[in-house]
Amino acid sequence: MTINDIKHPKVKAWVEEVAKLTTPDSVYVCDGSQKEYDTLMKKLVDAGIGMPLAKRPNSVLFRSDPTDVARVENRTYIASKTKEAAGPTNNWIDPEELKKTMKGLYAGCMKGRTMYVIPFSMGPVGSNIAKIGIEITDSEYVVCNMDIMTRVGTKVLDVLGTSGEFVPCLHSVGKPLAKGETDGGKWPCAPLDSKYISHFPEERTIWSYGSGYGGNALLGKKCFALRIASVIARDEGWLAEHMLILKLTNPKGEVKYVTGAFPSACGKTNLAMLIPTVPGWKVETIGDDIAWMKFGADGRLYAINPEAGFFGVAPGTNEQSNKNAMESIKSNTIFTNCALTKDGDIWWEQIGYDAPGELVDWNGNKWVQDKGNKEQKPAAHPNARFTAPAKQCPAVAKEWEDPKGVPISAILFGGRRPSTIPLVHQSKSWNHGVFLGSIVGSEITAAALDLKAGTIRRDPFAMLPFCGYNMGDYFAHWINVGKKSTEDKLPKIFYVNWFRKNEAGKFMWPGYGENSRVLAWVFDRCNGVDNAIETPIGYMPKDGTINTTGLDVSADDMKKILTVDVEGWKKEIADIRENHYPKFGAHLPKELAAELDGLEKRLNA
Ligand code: SAT
Ligand code: MN
Repeated sequence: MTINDIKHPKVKAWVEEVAKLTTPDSVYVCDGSQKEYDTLMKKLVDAGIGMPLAKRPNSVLFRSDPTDVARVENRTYIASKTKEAAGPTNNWIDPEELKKTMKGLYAGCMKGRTMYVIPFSMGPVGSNIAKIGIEITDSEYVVCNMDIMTRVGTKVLDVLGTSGEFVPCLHSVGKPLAKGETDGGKWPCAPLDSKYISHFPEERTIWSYGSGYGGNALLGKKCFALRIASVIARDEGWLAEHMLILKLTNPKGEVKYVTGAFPSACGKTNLAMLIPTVPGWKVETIGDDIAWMKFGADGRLYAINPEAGFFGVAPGTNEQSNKNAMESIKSNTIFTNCALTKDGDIWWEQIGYDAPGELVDWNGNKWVQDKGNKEQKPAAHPNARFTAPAKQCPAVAKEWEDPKGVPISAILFGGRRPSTIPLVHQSKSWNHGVFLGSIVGSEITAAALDLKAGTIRRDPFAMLPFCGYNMGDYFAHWINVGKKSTEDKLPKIFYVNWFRKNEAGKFMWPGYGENSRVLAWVFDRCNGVDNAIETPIGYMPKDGTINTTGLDVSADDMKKILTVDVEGWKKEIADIRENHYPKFGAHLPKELAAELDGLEKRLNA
């Protein structure tokens, strides 16, 4: 399609304005067809950037530039009108200044390239929870990934009509080509210090420049569905969250839906696709990364997964850790920064089998596995990814695209906490649950960045890099959401911790499929089963209510991870008081300060 196929005057004017600024060789409007995907993928393969995989039908491997391998948090900006609106946890630049800088970068930046216009829907097309975005990009790789991760094309333009609302998402890899120049088989991007991933929350606009990787470039995901959507959700009274959504069925065939927020590298995708070890229970997948939740007329929160695919971390994914993910990526999948085998397959660390002979690593170099060498550089980049259609997941729930969403019974929070936090506890109330969300964090194991080993890196609601406004106001928004319904209709809130360690540093809980034992307890809890005792920190499992049949955990360890560690919690409270809550100043809701005081009182009683 061409610019003239756009019937929405505002979209058309914006596309024309961007084309004038970035001066692409041509402009192409995406229709979202398979033919279009195949044509663009062929273009990438012909250019030597994508490598088709003989072992996986319709799948292609990409190697990015070594400087363009992940989201760049220090180049990600919330450019609200004031710094205070962005809050203490976001990078802020004055929007006028940032626009000036970025317009300079965008000038002529698409020379020698095609400018693609991608109309996309976050959420099922036409759902009243869904939202529309238009991404402009000069990267075929981005178009193909967006095709998998979102719903793209003519059907979206139809819903948009001539006056529908949309979020403009502008992206360029920042690598114009001179006349006759090509990428020469190299991943195009700009140097680190000219990358900008910018959000203008008041205008609900995204400008991204210089990176082609993941959340920096696929603007429907973190930029729109979390940072901008969190602002829209605040204004409209709903929740845009960094949460998986799963469907849980008990042996009687009763169903409950659960969401879960966990910081990166805590196994969200694995939990969303879990295969229970407890007989008779079933987990099905609705989403693995993002949940949008709105109240239904019945006062319950309904969630949709705004995405249509999985952008999952490859290393560590194997038949044991996540069989359903392995099944999902057998075909029609884009792999990025994985290693390549001689016979045209991918390989990565902890894929479940040794490297089959000589590989090409993610840098494009020969790589032979040397198991004796602990220092050997990995063959796949630690943030190597697969992009796969959600519909290919064998565990995907039949209602995963239901435009109404699914009613949520429980919300889980969790992080990597080797001490203090028990296997599971339930909040006493909605506000206490908001308190639990606000203190989510993972313990730093090796000294990293500016934090000492053993300190807690707080990642409230797992939203630290993804909240589009002042995090203190975000806490207040959660408190307000609780006032829109009643405790019996609101989801129950739980804090889980799969990562407790003993004195020898060994994990006490096996995790993965065994986490179904905790899910079963949560389910029963939501069903009114008398399976809990009240403790100072909240409700915890009554003795024997977590099914341990066939579980390889000693009774002693089980007791330890299900007991309130009073001294540990006192240290936790001190850490929150000294290092966490003061950051939010006057924006910290008084309800949360009260929850902290209340917890302390109960522990001292
Ligand atoms: O690159 S993404 O932002 O899509 C994934 C992640 O880093 O969490
Ligand atoms: Mn995520």
